[in-house]
Amino acid sequence: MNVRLLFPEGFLWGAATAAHQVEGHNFANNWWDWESQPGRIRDGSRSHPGTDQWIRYREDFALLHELGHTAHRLSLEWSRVMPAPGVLDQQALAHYRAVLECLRQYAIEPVVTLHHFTNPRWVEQQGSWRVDQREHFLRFVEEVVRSYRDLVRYWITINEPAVYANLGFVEGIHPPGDRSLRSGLRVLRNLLRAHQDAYALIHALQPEAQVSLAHNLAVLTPATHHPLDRLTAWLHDRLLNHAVLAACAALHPPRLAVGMLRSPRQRRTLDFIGVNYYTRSLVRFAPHRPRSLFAAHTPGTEGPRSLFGWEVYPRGLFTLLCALRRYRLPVLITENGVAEEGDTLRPWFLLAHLRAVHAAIRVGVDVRGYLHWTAFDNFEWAEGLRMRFGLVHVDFATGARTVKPSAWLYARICRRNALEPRDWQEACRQLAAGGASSARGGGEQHV
Ligand code: GCO
Repeated sequence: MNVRLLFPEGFLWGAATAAHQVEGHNFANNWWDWESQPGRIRDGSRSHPGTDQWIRYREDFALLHELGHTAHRLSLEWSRVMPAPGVLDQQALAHYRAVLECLRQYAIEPVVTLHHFTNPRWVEQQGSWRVDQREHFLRFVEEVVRSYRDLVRYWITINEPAVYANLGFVEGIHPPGDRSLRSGLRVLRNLLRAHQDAYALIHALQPEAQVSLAHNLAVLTPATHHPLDRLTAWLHDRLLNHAVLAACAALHPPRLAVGMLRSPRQRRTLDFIGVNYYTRSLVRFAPHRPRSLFAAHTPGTEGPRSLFGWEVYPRGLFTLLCALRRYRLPVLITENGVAEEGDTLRPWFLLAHLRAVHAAIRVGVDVRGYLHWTAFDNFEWAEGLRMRFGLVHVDFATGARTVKPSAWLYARICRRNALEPRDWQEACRQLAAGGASSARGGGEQHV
């Protein structure tokens, strides 16, 4: 890359987090209970104290400001605000007010998620999202929107509804650990109804609000040229990448998105599209796996692998963003990141994905911002603390923060609102220093 790539004026630069992953001290939700069961978390770690941001948010936000961030995605923990049905915790509400004010003081735009994987314990005990939780969830939404509408403009109702339904109710590796496709579909339908009602409620309370979901997109490539693999990959792309968006954007839902996902009212319930993007999967027809919708997904093999085993595939972001043009909505990248032990892959990861975002903007995709996953190393759900996604290293024993080289590189990009050729050189140097295994195919990715 030997030219300067300038981003549109006002482009939002920052990082994304979720309450349970960074706060610590969250003892009243379904995840705390799940973590306490042996064998649920791969490395046996716990979310508390973890990153301990419930206590350290001021120093953390000061650091993000120093690192040039102009936006920050965070979630509000439902179980703190509503510890029991109909009960509001005023101290928790006051705490989150202080958190949001602190971001504003640093001129950092908050992007607030209302449901990011966790439920209050009492919601879980009532059957979780297998049952219609709208009454309770909307009560929570109403309270927080009334409380913070002077501070927050961007709201994300639900993080990755399809991923939540799949991991918790079909694959069973997140709470409540069900393994049933029927249960997963019911949960997805309930979440989408909750999103639709929350969208209407937020707009009634705050007409100028910008409301969306954070939707996970993955590149799904057929594993072979066999027609059945190709058909399965195509169907999975329709279902996993586009059914939810089509239903919420009130476009004609793909026929296979079935009536179940279609909004009964067919109203548009997205003001922009929140995109979480990580990787590419190879898709194979698997006749004996009805629960996985007759497919096996395995990581792509062309690019370098993250610690998670996911293929790093930056050009996929360009392809996926271009496919969103059909919705005619602005896009905000609400997550994109990589887990690794050190920080050799991340600088290149950042550059390559930002170049893909820039290329998409150039061909007319209206991307408004980029929120990297994530700011500080944190609790990566069933993988525990081992999976480090942060721009800033956290020593979980002492709480000490150490800025990684990728964070300084990103800071320069955020401040100048542009990528420069020397950023690229620096990222490639780090990648080479990381050794051949992580660099496999690395230099060859082109948008
Ligand atoms: C998810 C969440 C995040 C993850 C991130 C890395 O997709 O699971 O939105 O909470 O931590 O995606 O896996």
